Amino acid sequence: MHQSRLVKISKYLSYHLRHQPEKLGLTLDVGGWVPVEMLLAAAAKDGFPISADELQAVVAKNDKKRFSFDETKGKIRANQGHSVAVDLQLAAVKPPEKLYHGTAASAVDSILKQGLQKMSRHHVHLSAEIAIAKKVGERHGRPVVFIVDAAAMDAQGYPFYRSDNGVWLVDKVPPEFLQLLQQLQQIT
Ligand code: HQG
Repeated sequence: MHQSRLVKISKYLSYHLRHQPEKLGLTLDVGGWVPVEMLLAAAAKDGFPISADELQAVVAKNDKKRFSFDETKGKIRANQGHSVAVDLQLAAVKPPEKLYHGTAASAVDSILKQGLQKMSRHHVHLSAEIAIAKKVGERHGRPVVFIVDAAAMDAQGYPFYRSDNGVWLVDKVPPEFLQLLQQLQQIT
């Protein structure tokens, strides 16, 4: 399948499986799952037909592994990033010492005052790699990266979760655990 078709399907799925399932007449179950057959039928009715093979390819090849099938392959969900109410039923796991959050330079003052907030999503998203955080920040403007003292947060009892695609999730990061990374331009 052509890369552009893959991206187009991924965006369509992200929108409906994270934010607006009702636009397709779908309801996600508590874990965020929806039956594959219902999804494909609803997409076709919506004028955006996706074949079963294309769906398989998107789940397998998506650059960030944004979607998963359940063990029966009968259901699909987005791995993270929801704004609708879902409980991904992730278990808390011990984080690495440092995690990273990329954002826009224009958000720095506010973040240093209020800490990182989850905004419209369910969690604050953190990365284990600086380069990934930088890319996330670039989506918002001139990028900056915060270093999160995950070890100190863990020691104080903040739970950390990791989505099936390796994104680290927390409820919030108070300012005392944040430090701006210097010399980001050297990171590629
Ligand atoms: C910012 C993508 C001002 C926060 C990525 C971010 C990620 C504050 C924005 C995933 C703030 C929310 C999530 C405060 C937080 N004051 N700004 N106190 N607290 N913010 O898109 O982390 O491609 O909801 O820094 O790869 O950018 O969709 O979060 O800039 O993993 O799969 O508020 O989305 O994945 O923006 O991105 P977002 P995010 P996908």
